[in-house]
Amino acid sequence: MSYLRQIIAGLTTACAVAVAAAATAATPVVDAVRIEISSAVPDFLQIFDVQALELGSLDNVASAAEGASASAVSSGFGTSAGDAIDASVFSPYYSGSGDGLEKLTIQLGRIATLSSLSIRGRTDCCRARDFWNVSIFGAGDTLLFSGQLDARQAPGSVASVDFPAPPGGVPEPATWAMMILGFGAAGAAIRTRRRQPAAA
Ligand SMILES: [Ca+2]
Repeated sequence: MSYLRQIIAGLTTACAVAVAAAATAATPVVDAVRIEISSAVPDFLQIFDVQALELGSLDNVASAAEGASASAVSSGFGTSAGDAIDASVFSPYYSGSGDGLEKLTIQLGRIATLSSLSIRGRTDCCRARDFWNVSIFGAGDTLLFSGQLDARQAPGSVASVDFPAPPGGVPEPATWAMMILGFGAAGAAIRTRRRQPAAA
């Protein structure tokens, strides 16, 4: 086999493994612009903090510090929607009503492909309320994700969902490891070939 063919074989193996590693049950959330959260109980909507991590940078694009903004149908207990995106677990957002019609809307700080979404509920009381409907939208109100997060029994009242990287997107650490192994195999094949005596 020629050097070039050995290299191509190594890369092909690496790429095939990389694609297999990225293919999981969940759907990639690409170019998200907005998150909507409501109570799944239904009851008062109470959220201590929302985190939406961007794939690659792992910036929390649902935080005010990253330019996000939040609005809600109503607020109670002297809190505001902004308390859900201030990255503080000491300042919760509470809805003003427990009718289940409350909705918290978060405009992300920038259009982002997401790695994960986490919601932290209450740990001090009322954990039966820590169950949420979540929808994530892209441009033009395209629905990218719809599901429920349940933190009622979760440590720290935190519930999360992880999103896989899109095909051809930013490789995840496990994918990088597989690719490096593939490159290493190609390199080893070349070195082995070079150690062999040259043909007369
Ligand atoms: Ca907060």
